Amino acid sequence: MKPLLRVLAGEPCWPPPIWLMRQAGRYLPEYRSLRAQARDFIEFCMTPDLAVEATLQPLRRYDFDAAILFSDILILPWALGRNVSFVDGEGPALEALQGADAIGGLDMVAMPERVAPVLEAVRRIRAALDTRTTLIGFAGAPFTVACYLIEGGSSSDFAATRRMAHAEPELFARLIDRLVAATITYLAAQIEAGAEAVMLFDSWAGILPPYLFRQHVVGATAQIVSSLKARFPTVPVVGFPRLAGLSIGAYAAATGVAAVGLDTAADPLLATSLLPERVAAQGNLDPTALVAGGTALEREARAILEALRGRPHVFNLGHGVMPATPPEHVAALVELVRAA
Ligand code: 1CP
Repeated sequence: MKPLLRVLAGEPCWPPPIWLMRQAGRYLPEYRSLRAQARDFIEFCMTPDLAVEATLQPLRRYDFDAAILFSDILILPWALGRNVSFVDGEGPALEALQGADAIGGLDMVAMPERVAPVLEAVRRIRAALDTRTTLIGFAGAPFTVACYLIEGGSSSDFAATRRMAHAEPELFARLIDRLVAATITYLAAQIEAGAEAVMLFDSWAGILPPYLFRQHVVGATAQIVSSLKARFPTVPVVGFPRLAGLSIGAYAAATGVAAVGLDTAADPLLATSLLPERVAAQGNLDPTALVAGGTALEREARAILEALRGRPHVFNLGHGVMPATPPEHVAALVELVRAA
């Protein structure tokens, strides 16, 4: 079995497999020149030639255990008919969702056809990979996608989303339900096209109080995992409930994910003491240690390796690679982990 899939099946592996969130992207000069070939970021993601190439670029430089489909969590809302654009240097801009009508306006019927180019990219990436490298598909988790839909873009606190979850609980729950259904369809299609594992990015999971976290993060994730497991029993789901703190234990136990992504703030030993033994931990080097490089990078990477040795662990960052990261620091990190 491929090393990453072995660990996601609950088996410890030494040294641990490694890949990095946002391993493709602006820190690579070849990505920047590829990106210049598309008019905008949506077109970039929806052109299979470009998405395949962006996915494979980091694998030509580094000995990673996984390729992650090059796309974005906001492609699903785009495919559901929302207006989504990416303003260079400013992040995403969406037509903000308002009220019950807008929820009805999520176009579930058109979605499968609109994501066809993504699935074509998945098929081609899978065909291009060697026998050791695992292809990871992904989607945003419903709560995090709802954050961007309601806010109309990024936010420092997603206050409108949190207000709606408290003040209009039925409407909010209906929105989450629709996103659960869309996410299941989307991830199932990625698996059928060749994804061997899928990841749910719940970047803003930790901004909810516990009872709403249980409903909109744990509940939504559990529905996605059980539906995918029923259809694809051997395909692992990785969850990344960022900023969830002490709630990761309940998250791991109640959702049935194969692995939990630890964010940068999680103490690896404390965090994994909350996880069931066979649930893998993924993470969690500080992305800024990778920018810094040198002894800081070595010290932090070794501390994580030691803390998680003997349990199922996938080495990764606590959040995505930053654009300021020197590519040679990534090479040094991969060497350090391989030589552990
Ligand atoms: O080229 C560019 O300038 C666009 C920058 C960019 C890139 C490279 C965006 C816009 N998205 C991506 C790719 C991307 N996004 C991947 C590719 C696969 C890989 O990991 O190599 C993935 C998995 C994502 C996931 C994603 N997008 C998340 C979840 C992870 C996280 O970072 O928390 C989120 C929140 C987004 C939204 C998004 N898309 C892009 C930006 C700048 C953002 C963040 C907006 C914000 O700060 O709120």
